[in-house]
Amino acid sequence: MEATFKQKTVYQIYPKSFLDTTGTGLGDLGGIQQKLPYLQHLGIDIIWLTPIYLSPQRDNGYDIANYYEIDPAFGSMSDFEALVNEINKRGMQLIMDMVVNHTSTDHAWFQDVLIRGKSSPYYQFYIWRDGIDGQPPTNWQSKFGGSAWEYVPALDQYYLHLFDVTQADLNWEYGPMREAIYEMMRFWMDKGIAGFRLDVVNLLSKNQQFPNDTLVTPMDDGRKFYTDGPKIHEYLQAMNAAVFSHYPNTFSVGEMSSTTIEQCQRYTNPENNELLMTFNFHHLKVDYPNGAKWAIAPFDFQRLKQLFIQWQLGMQKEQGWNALFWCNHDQPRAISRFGNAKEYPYESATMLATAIHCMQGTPYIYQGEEIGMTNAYFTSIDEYRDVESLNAYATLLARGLTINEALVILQEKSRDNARTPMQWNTDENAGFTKGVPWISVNKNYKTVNVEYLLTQEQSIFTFYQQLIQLRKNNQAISEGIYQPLLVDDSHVYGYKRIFNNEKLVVLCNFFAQSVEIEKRLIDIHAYDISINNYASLESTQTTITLLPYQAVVLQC
Ligand code: TEU
Repeated sequence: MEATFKQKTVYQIYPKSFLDTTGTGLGDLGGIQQKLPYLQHLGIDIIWLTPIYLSPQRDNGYDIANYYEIDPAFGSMSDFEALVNEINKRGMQLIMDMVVNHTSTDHAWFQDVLIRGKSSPYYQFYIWRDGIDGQPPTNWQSKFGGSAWEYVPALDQYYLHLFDVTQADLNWEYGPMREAIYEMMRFWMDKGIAGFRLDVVNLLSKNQQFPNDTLVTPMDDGRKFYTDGPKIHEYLQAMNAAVFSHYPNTFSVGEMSSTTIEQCQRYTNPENNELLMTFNFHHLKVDYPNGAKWAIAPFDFQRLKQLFIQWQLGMQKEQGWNALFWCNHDQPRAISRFGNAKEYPYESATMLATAIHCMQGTPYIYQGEEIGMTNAYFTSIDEYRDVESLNAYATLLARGLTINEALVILQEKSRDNARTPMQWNTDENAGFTKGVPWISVNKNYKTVNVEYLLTQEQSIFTFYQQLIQLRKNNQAISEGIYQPLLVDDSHVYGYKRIFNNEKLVVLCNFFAQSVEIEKRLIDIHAYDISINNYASLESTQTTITLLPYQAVVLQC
């Protein structure tokens, strides 16, 4: 029987930082092709590539200048076709990152408007508004800092950009624009890919009144007027009908910025014909003091647990489906954030993996997570590349922080923590490139690298292999219902997964102290250990003890 999507695990590749085979210092498609056996050895089913289309790379490819071309920095269209072929031949699948909320201002559509003004056929492809008394049309803030509107003297109007000033938002109200996007998506599906990761796809529909926001908290920046906006479900249903429904088992995962459980139930309930699953980020804001990203605070474990429980139960209730993840190219490394990379690298990395992989939903591994890659801890602003980090640094200094204070915040929060090159071996530049890497390699690559881990009988890598296989062989994980356990425990995140007679109990200790759990609280008697990140599990007649960062999956 063919595996259902629920048994599959996704691996995210950030091509620019994966493997360079040409000496340019940038990763390329050839590098991905070379490492397919490695990914197969890990056991993954689906590969997600962040954008590789033609782009000026102001936001590392999320600023697309031509949807139909591969950026020459990564390779050619025939390299891409060869890669898809090879992935499919090996029984894996490819999903591409699709950015349809905005294009680069270098895109021919936008350039045509700059030349022909309102008479351009592409004028309505973007969101143009008049200013008010010499000010932008609204006070909405760009997610990368500053106003979300940019004035263009030639048109005497402003265009909307929720992200960088070179990322102009597309006007989803305009039918011909939507059709052009659907046609382009079919072009990629016809190349044999399995589907898409859809960038900030819940931001497509803007409130056409364009009201001002209050700017009282960081959340009052305009987002309530375009997040899960008025016509978003209509647009996704139309996209599904025009693209996904034309191909068998199309994979679609929506990246949902600041969304709600209710909205994600609607996005993913199969009856609605919108998306297969959604990413949300609430659990990755539990270390944002009062919602502020660029400030440091320890993570709030109770809040994290609450969010996991609410989202698991909420999505389950309405036949929704979660994408499960700790890491991606926008997030600092989970081990540095929620684990303990210094004293318990193996234990905390594997505990975090267990917590995510055994929940209801589809697990995603971000490149390097499977070997315990950590934050980079750059000590100079010159080492940073990310536009958001550079803007934040300038804002922090303008607010009166010292250089050192600002750098300490970037060390914990910058997206570049996820973007340092993949650490393959102990060669120069961790084996990533023979040239000059576009961003510095993490200094710990001599001890944290693939080659070394593959020589170990037991490692973070082998633990991920086990988790991936467990999902394939165990319907309680792929299909089972989720029930929370130990809801009030201050150290342990626990849950049950049940499918017919199969019952699993998952227990994860998120701290460096041992904790004792009373067996009666988790309704457990006899059990077999399916997964354990320690050699044994201490227990008595009535208790189980979890050692620092211990994680176990018990079959009951
Ligand atoms: O990110 C959208 C998004 O909202 C973020 O996770 C964003 O990076 C964060 O809020 C900044 O603090 C997606 C992409 O994943 C990201 O890399 C792009 O920069 C962004 O969209 C724009 O396309």
